[in-house]
Amino acid sequence: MHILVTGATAGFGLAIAKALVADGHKVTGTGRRAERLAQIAAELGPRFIGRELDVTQRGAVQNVFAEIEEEVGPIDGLVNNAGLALGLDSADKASLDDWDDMIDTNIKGLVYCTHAVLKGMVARDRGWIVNLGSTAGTYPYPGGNVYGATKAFVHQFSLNLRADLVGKNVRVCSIEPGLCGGTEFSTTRFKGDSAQADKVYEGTDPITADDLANTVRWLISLPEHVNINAIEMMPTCQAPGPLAVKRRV
Ligand code: NDP
Ligand code: 8X3
Repeated sequence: MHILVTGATAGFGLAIAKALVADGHKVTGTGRRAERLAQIAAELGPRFIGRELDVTQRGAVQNVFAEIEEEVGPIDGLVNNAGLALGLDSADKASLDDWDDMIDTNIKGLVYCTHAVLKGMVARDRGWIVNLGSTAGTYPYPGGNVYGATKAFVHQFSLNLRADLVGKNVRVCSIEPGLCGGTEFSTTRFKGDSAQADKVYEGTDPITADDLANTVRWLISLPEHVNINAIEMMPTCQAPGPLAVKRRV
């Protein structure tokens, strides 16, 4: 298969790209950091093609997807993984620029990439899309404001895609992980403050990028008539908690 993975320069995207290349697929990996893509291509060999791409740039997404399909062939699978959280401030203190960046990347970028592959998949009556949602899209937490809302979009968009695709062999799944370690996610959220990022995982055994890669492997190994709509996954050290109650003192 030819699989396009967005955000393949780090974290889940990189682990997914490595796993799929190891399984014999052709993988186009995208990201903004061209030098990282070149290193990964050198490591993974000719089955990995790196393409610099900022998913927030609508025209660039259309051009890169068209070019890569011309060069490598139709995209059979898309992993919409590029995404980020920025800040953990309460909504009244949060940065509007951070909110814009999260909406542009996690919602608009994902929509642009999806739009770029859908017509071809429907015409071929074959294909699959895996979207990276989050437990933050279902369970609110203080400071999760816009990040969680973007992931709620990913969940609902995934289901609505299937509503349009009913009867077609084009599958869509939203993978919604909770606490995951070993990626750049929290360092990005805390704007490079690695001490603050490390604290998130102190004393825990979080989900790893390899766990995510194996989940994608399992999903795409299923027979074509099986669509898994959503997968919510947490490490055993995490579970949904009670609703907050603020009591008078
Ligand atoms: P990382 O920060 O490790 O990786 C994020 C990837 O997204 C990088 O490759 C980055 O590449 C890419 N990216 C970010 N912005 C853009 C952009 N504008 N255009 C193109 N690529 C972009 O994060 P994770 O691997 O942890 O997270 C991956 C996905 O999983 C995200 O959608 C995240 O929200 C979601 N998720 C993460 C969880 C976690 O706890 N880690 C849990 C649940 C969901 P580059 O900088 O080179 O552009
Ligand atoms: C990442 C998981 O709980 O940090 O989506 O929002 S969380």
